[in-house]
Amino acid sequence: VTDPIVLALDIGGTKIAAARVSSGRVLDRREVPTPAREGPQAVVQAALDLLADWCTDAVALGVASGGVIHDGRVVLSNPKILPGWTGLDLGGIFRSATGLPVRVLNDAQAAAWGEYRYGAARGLRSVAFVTVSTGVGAGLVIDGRLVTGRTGLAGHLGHTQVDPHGEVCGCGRVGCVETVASGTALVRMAQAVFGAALDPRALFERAATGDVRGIRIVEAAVQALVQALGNLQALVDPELMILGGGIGQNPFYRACLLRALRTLPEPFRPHLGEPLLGADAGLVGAAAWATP
Ligand code: BMX
Ligand code: ZN
Repeated sequence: VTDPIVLALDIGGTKIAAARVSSGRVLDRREVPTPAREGPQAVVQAALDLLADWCTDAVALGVASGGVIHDGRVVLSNPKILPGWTGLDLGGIFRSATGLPVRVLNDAQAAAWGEYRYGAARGLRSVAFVTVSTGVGAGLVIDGRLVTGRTGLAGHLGHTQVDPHGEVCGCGRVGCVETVASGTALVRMAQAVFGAALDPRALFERAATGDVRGIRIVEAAVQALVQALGNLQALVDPELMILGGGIGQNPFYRACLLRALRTLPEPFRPHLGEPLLGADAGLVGAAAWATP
């Protein structure tokens, strides 16, 4: 018997990825930028276009999406990342559009599951996957079980507080990790300091060449994440924390973070790892989650 082919989608604030997956192996992969500002229908359509000719030999579809996901529905989404996403019945929409059985997970939860089943956390009991990209997300596997919580909120590290006097977050809270440590926050802080639009990579390049204002912005983001990781270590004490996301995997950012982590008292210092599945962790995890 050959292993079944399962389709996967990973819908984030910056890009939508799709794949054909079999037993943790990505057979084919496609990607487009997320048309987030064109609204939820455009995002769903872009995702379906990626799957177009793949549905014939697949047995199921796993969807990883930004937002708090419960029972296939988006309970809460940051309107600054995926506007109009809250309330969507993603499971129902993709089921009727593809005719396949569908399971939906939060994107970081899916990546945690992917790395646990087929990646860097294989064989471990407890792992946290932390993504720093458009937002800051996390997924937790504790004693071999993916923790999704009562409403799907479990693991939303980006919406824990680091600054009670900070910015209002898209989630409705104040001073969330995401308001200081996400790619969106880096762009906002760079705009305020330099008066120009700098993407995170350009900001890291400035900081790497010794630009003091650039360094301060990166340090603020890194410090917020370090405190969040220390809190997570205190709560869950996982064997490994895998740092993913476009920013999380940036070498300059990573070097700054590793240095700053040493300021945490030893018991709170996570063992940091890299995603073995790279940018495919969410896809592989969503597919594994949906595999019958
Ligand atoms: C936000 C939130 C999380 C998500 C995280 C990382 C939305 C749309 N997303 O905190 O659910 O896991 O961002 O998402 O509310 P990414 O798109 O930055 O990878
Ligand atoms: Zn928040």
